[in-house]
Amino acid sequence: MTSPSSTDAELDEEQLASFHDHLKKSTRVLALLGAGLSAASGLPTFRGVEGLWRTHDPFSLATPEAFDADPALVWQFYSSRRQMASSAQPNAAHYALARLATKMPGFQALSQNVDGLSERANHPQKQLQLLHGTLFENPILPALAVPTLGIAPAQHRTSEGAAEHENELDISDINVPLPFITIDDLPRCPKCKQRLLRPGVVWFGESLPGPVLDEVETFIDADKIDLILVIGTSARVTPAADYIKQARERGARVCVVNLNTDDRPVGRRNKDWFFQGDAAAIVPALLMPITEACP
Ligand code: BV8
Repeated sequence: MTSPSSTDAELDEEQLASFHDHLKKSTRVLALLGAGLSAASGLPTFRGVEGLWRTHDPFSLATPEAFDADPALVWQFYSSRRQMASSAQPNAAHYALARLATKMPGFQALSQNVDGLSERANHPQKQLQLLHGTLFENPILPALAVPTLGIAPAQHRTSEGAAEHENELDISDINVPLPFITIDDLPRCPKCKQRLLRPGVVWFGESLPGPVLDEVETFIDADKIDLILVIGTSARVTPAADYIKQARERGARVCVVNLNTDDRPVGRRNKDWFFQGDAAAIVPALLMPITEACP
């Protein structure tokens, strides 16, 4: 098991060489991205040991039903994740994928992440499909910016992080009582002033954004696919996980990067690559032949 912040990934040389050969011959490449991509940036995954938000299972909060039942709690959940995401920094894997996109017009990244880190790594927008929306579409919730205990949470103690979050509460910390907010504190539609605004993410039971579905479908139907990178995802949420199979049907070979051997997507083939370890360490090494190639 490699530690998430290890810089030099111990990769199987033979596997790496055969992967690099294939990458150098590839022109149409997909990547399916999950929470494990942002783990090295300090953000919790959905299923990881720290997956719980306070005592809540994120899957139970990420539903229209939860929002109808307790919009304040759901808003606090998303504001807390937004707070964490905005003080995290993209890691080397985010930058390597962004660089691959600038070098390979036929590369499309399909992200399940709503943390905004690929965008902040300047991943070209046209080559980044946000399958499940983003935390950064919704307004900052003023009611949550209440005075703190004066101590910025650990991961915010970087100079700019601390300054930016000096007055914010780490409401993901169970020891900090959730600030009491009423429905009147919640953001309303700027036009009708009546209806509640909701976080700009896709909840379970909701369809993915139409324009995104169209973009991905157009790319997949356009031609053969050489490779799909499956990075830091348990690939258990559909339709996102279905894109692996669709890519295979288009001739793609599959390369999985995951910290955990059990999380290999279903239906693996012996021509697949599996690199175990931290995405932030492995992805840059995998993409080196393209990202470091002189123009
Ligand atoms: C829909 C946004 C239809 C919100 C998210 C029963 C069976 C099968 C499917 C279903 C079912 N019942 C319902 C469904 C469909 C459902 C679904 O898939 N449910 C699952 C739970 C079974 N899907 C839906 O509801 C979708 N909508 O189907 O609509 C429809 C169609 C038309 C009209 C109306 C309706 C909507 C799904 C989107 C939900 N929103 N996110 C938010 O973020 O709060 S999903 C959310 O969970 C994430 O976006 C992501 O998709 C998923 C979490 O998965 P991962 O990102 O992979 O994270 P996870 O923690 O699981 O794994 C992390 C991995 O990283 C692990 O493998 C770990 O080993 C690895 N790792 C950890 N550290 C590292 C690492 N790897 C490398 N380096 C490291 N350092």
